[in-house]
Amino acid sequence: MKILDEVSRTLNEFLLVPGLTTADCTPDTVDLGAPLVRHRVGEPAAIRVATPLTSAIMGAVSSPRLAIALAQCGGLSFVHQNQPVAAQAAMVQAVKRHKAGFRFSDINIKPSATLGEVALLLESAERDVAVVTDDGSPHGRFIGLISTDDFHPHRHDLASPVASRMRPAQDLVTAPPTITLSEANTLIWDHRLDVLPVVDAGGLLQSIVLRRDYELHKRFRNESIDADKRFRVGAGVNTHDYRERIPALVEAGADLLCIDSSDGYSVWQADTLAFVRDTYGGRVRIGAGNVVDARAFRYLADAGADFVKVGIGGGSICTTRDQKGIGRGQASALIDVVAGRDAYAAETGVYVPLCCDGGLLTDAHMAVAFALGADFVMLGRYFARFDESPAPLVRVGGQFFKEYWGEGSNRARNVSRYEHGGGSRLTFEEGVDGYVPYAGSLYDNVALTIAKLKATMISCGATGLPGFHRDAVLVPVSQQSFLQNSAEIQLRDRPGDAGR
Ligand code: RVP
Repeated sequence: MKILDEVSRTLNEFLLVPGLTTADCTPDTVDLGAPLVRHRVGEPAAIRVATPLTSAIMGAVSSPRLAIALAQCGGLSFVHQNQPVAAQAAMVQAVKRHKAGFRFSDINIKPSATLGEVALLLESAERDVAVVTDDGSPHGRFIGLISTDDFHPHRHDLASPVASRMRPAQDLVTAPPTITLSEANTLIWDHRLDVLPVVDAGGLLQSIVLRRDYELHKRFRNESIDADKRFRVGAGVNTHDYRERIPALVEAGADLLCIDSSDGYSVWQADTLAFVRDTYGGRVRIGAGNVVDARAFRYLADAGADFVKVGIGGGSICTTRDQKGIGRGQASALIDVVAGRDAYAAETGVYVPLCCDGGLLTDAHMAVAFALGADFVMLGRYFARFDESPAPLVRVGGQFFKEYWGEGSNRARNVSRYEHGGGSRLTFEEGVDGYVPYAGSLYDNVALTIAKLKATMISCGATGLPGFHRDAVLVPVSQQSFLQNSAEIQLRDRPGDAGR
């Protein structure tokens, strides 16, 4: 038995001490770009992201729709592996079918719906136009378009069907899936279109190109795209069926794989990494984890992991620490593993990026994780709250929530994430099934997070993550500060006392 001479610390226990902000530290000059895969020190990594945020390998989080939105914002999603191989490969393909500028059609309606219903839909989504498909789905048969210019509540009967006022498909300009983005934009300008539906030979809607996106192109100038301008997407795999799952995901076009396990310090992870190395050489990239100390990092780095994921038991829906007594405070885990990564880089000349996974509840936690040395972060709860997550939106007591459940909960029963070796069965839950407050659009929230992270780095005098890792100064927060902080929050919450 050995007891570590430290207290297990969380990200919440640190504050950043500002550094000198110089004239070259501005939101435009701060670069949040990060490597996702191993590379020689001083050389660029083969896969990088402009926004160092990834979405968790969870059924409640990473769907094709969320993956596309996050790739547009410069991050990367990992499609979950708690589903049959073919279903996961289909999700990967659904992302890879989309090229930058070609949007998933998210505001759709059936022709039989009423004008009142479409008015409500457009109003709540703050949009001007809806796509009409036979079944109201994003990939149904394309029937037409209806916009706020096509009807008026005072002139038209809101009980009449959408079909009575829509502009039908035969009168509209559409494009085949083979069209390039610049050809699509030419059509948009030549025909003065607001929306160009992309429709396949069978009449099914594939995607839409919006004039608005052309104008917003600056906002998406950091998209995560491959050499063919298709959105990048990652996929989770496990140490059980990897011989079938990995080839199917590679075939489907997955850009990056990650072994999805609550405890990654195992020979089964080394076996899975060896399979990828032996089968694909360096052509397929795969991360491993999760780990909480430098020993486990070294083991996976030596076994060929392209990145290593850090964190056990810190997830907002995770009960592993209560159930099994394993884990480590996320800050303590990061500090130890970061030291291991840097020692590995100094010794071998190879940099293996680290992903901080779980328990990042606020943007400030992300800032602390980056300051401590994380290259990128993985978020579950954060993304589950947005429109784009696949979880249902529910209304409880006048407020909106999204459902969010752990992969170790009975609802997900992700046996391969929690089972070691073979034989045993998931006999106890390691996660909970609950709700998170609905927070609106991913685009708006990620933009805000990026702005805050940049503001933190500016305060600390850093213009990039490597410099932030090197120069950040952090201080642990005392118990007394926590008490004072919660007392202040209570005061703020009592209207009469505010500002005193
Ligand atoms: P959070 O962002 O705090 O919601 O945490 C998400 C992370 O929690 C995931 O990336 C994963 O590592 C972990 N997780 C997922 N399911 C469970 C569970 O059921 N225990 N934990």
